[in-house]
Formats: sequence, structure tokens, C-alpha cells
Amino acid sequence: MSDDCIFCSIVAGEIPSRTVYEDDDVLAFLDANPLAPGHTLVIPKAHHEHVQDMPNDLAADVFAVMQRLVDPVESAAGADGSTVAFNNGEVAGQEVPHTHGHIVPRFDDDGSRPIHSIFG
Ligand code: IU
Repeated sequence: MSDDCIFCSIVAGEIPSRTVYEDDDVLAFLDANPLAPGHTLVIPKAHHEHVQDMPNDLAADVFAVMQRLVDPVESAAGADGSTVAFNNGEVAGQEVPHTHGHIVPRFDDDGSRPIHSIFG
């Protein structure tokens, strides 16, 4: 756990979140400012700032959870697809320095915008 990391505080239960999935190493929760209904974040519980900082087995666990959640998240949102992505580094739009994958439900009528436009 890293002091003053908001996602570490969510992992510790110090800040409430809407849990979507949890195991010993990975937590998924609803984004507090969703880009679309059902926007879900998937994080390692251990603090790692960037994708490449995670040990390989943890990165595999995080991706496996993302893969497993795509169908239920899309289904719950009534979506037609999803953007599944990591912003990696400040220059790429990473605002929270605890690595996190996004599952953003997408809809046929949302303009088929590419990833760079939905992440602003
Ligand atoms: P980014 O990839 O670092 O830009 O994404 C950060 C996400 O974390 C963004 O979608 C925020 O809405 C979300 N978030 C959150 O869910 N809860 C928080 O307390 C904070 C950010 I700060």
C-alpha cells in the first residue's frame, strides 16, 4: 500500500466503492465518474504505478479478470461492445498513479469514437 494513493485507500476499504469483483490480488469496481454506464476499473491490490511495474503473474491475473468481466459488464450495461484499455503514464492520460484497466461499455449509437476521443 502506498500512502496518499486513492486506489490503495479503496483497496483498504477506507474510501467506499462499488465492488464488481474481488479476489486476493485483484479488485474491480465501478468508476466514480463513468464515461458510460457500467464503466469498470480493474486494479492490482498491490500498488504499482505502471503496467510494466507489475510482476508478470500479477499482470496476467489483472488481464484475466478484465477478460472475464467484459461479457458481464457489457451485458449489465446493455452495451454493444466495450473499450478495454490502460492509460499508462501521465502523458497518456493516466491521472491515478496506481495502474488500472478500464472497461468502458460502448453503444452502437455512441458515435463509434476511437479510444483517444473517449478518454479526452
Ligand atoms: P485514468 O486512466 O487515470 O485517467 O483514469 C482514472 C479513472 O479513475 C477515471 O475514470 C476516474 O473517474 C476514476 N476515479 C475513480 O473512480 N475514483 C476516484 O476516486 C478517482 C478517480 I480520484
